Amino acid sequence: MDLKQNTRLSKFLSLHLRHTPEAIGLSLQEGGWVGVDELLAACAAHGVSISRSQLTELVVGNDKRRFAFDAVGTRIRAQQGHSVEVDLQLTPAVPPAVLYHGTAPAALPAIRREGLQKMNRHHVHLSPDEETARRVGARRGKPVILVTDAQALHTAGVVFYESGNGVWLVDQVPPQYLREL
Ligand code: HQG
Repeated sequence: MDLKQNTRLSKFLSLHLRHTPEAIGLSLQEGGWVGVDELLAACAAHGVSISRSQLTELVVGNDKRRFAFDAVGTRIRAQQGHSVEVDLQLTPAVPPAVLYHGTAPAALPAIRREGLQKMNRHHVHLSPDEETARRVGARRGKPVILVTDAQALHTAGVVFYESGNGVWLVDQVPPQYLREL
């Protein structure tokens, strides 16, 4: 698969595993899972044919490990980033002392006022390192990096989850726990 095709298929899967499964006749099971055979059939029925080996390439080869198979490889899900109602059955975890968030300068006034909010997703996404946050923020132009005092937030009783691909998820980050780099 070339890069262009990989990106196209990855976007198609993201769209339907996170946002609009019903648009291709799927419904997510508990945990956000979908049967692999069912997914491939639904994709094919909607004009996007993906072979089983291409799917494996998309899951295993993805730099951000956006998708995951279950332990036996018969089901697949997006690791995070959903807008549809789904319980990913994540386990609360103790975060590292600080976590990073990359955003656009235009969002800063609102973030300074009300902190980081989950917007259209289920959680605020935080990165374990500055470089990843910079890449996330760069999707919207020149990024601004915010450092979250995760330890203090955790001590204050806020629940953190670590998704299967190293992204930290939290309900919100009030402004007093944020510092601009
Ligand atoms: C901003 C991609 C105004 C927030 C990435 C961000 C990541 C506020 C945007 C993953 C705000 C939401 C998540 C507030 C937060 N006022 N703006 N109070 N609070 N924002 O895409 O973190 O390719 O939902 O800073 O790589 O950018 O999808 O979140 O700019 O890992 O796998 O509102 O999505 O991964 O944007 O990105 P998003 P995000 P995938």
